[in-house]
Amino acid sequence: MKHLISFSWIFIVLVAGGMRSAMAQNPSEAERFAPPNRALIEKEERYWKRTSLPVPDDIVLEVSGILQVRGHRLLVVTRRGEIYWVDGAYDAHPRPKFTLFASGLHEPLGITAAPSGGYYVAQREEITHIIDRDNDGRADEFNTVCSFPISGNYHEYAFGPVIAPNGNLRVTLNVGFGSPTQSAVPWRGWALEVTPDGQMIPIAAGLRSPADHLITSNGLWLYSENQGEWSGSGRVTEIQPGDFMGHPASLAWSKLPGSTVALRPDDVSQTGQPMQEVLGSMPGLKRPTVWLPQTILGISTAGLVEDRSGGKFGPYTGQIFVGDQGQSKVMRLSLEKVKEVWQGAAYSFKEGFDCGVLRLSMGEEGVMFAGETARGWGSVGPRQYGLERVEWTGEVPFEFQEIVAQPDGFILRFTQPVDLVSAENPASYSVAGFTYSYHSKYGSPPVNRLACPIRRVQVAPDRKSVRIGAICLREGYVHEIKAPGVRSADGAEPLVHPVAYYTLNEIPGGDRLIPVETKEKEFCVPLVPPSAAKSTRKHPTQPPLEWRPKEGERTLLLGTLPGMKFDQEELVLTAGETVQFVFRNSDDMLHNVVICRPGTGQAVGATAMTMGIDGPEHNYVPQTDDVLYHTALTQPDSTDRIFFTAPEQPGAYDYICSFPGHAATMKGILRVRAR
Ligand SMILES: [Cu+2]
Repeated sequence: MKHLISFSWIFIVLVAGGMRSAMAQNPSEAERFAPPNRALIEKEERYWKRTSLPVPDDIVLEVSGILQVRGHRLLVVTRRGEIYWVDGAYDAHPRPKFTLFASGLHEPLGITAAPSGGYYVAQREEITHIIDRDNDGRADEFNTVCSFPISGNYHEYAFGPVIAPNGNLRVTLNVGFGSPTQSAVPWRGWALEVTPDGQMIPIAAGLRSPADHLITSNGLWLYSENQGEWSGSGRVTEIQPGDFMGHPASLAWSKLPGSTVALRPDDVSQTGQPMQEVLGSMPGLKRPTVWLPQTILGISTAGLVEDRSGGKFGPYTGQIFVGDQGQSKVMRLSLEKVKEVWQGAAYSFKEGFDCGVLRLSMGEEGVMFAGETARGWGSVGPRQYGLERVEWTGEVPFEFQEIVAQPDGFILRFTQPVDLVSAENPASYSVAGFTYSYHSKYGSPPVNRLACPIRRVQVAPDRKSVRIGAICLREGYVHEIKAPGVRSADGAEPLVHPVAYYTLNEIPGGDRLIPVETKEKEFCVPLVPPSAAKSTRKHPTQPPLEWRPKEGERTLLLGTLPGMKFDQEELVLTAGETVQFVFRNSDDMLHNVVICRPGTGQAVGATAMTMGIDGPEHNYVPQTDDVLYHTALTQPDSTDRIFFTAPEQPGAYDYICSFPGHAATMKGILRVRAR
């Protein structure tokens, strides 16, 4: 009896009906929706080859930790609590052997080798030192190094540990999800250091869902953060003592002895301004080192690994790779320090993985392993879990090598020399700045968008780099840098990935390429997103005028279930019937409902994935005749409602959530019966 409405349901619908989502769309604006790109995945395979490692049928390998061990062995941790030895993972045609090392762990999410022997694993409630005392390949000693309080909230994950230069262990702790408090017990939402004898030292607060962290070869402690409340988009941020990363729940414990964080919960005011604009009033607030624009460079930032292969993995030695769980792909970061602040650029690296990339691992041999799970959230890619290997084929793609900031623009370094004619043409490039709102809402669309006109372009004599001079750059903003017109000197190829996102925390000093423009603000072109909640033909939030309220008018209710599903896979209407359609999002992420012509739902979902930074202001609804009606992109615990007339043509119409990566599981059929 799915259509029965409980009393509380009605109550929620009535209450929520008045507070429509702030998101909106403007179908009149021209869009640049590229088709889904199998060709790109094939191109990427030419340079970095993926190999799936078969997993025995009786093992559910939801990988949550990977350790490369001498002798071409892997230790693979699963979210379900097992640790396996994997032998044969490096073979040309792998049929790896899995041997159980340990089991019964509580959602372990990381592993590292202990200098004293054995391994450290972060379980949900503790760091455990696991030892194989008799060397038979099976763990036989499990010692608690330190335990941290948990309240029982499902979202209280613990990540790591990683070993600090001083020998201490570092962990990061999620906040819980939902009310009344997301940090019900001490140190939820904190990054901690733990001495080998178990003493906890709080380092930084304000973390939300820090899915992975690492210490780089130059000593940076970086963590990956997920979009959510107080977190506009995925990002990677350096952790230093005293930092506050932005999520206020953790500040409940900043008063405790040992806290390095001075801010208190009342110090966080909700202005809705971007982080950069509230820095002055919130000492300790840390700006992300690199933003990963949501849905463009992933939707659930996860595994981090540094390329320490000295060139064996290709031209990106010293750079950071970032896995994404939801979009099943891997990004790349180049970092630099400007005025004592780390910042840098994010690039696409490789997509098309079998499943959500939660973990990445790479040793000095330059072989990357991707540990995968769809978890309950689902992910792009056909599988529920898996382990894949990625190796460089030896061929260097034409790509951005790295981008570095200049006082009035950027230097773009390329992996191959550029063709002079295309590289000297300013029209080959574009730059635009944007950022995200800092607020308690879940995520943020890109805000304060501004085009940055390019005034001058200078190609280096070796043609391996180009300096672009642009105006209207802003500190603390992400700068989208596109070079679609640039061609390689050999072969006149375009860049494999012609877009990068540079997080410009600080603008460096030094020589300018363009003279100081006293009136440059006049030339800055705002790219103002249209108001999104408004009613449109396909998002009709008000009943048409000709409708007369009548008894028994159809209300269709559609809700969500955990695990990225709608609560009904089939809805039924009669042709031509008037309907009030109410979408209640009770999940912990953004969703919409898009009603499509029969058989077109998955194609619409695939097109929505290519909408980039334009996506949120269009509710991730592509402009196509295949879309009949849609709701707004709806916040967690919110409702959107639309009014429409059922199609005259009977048939099985698709409905999907078109938020990038969701359509594969968030789908159903709207059956329209003949009158
Ligand atoms: Cu969705």
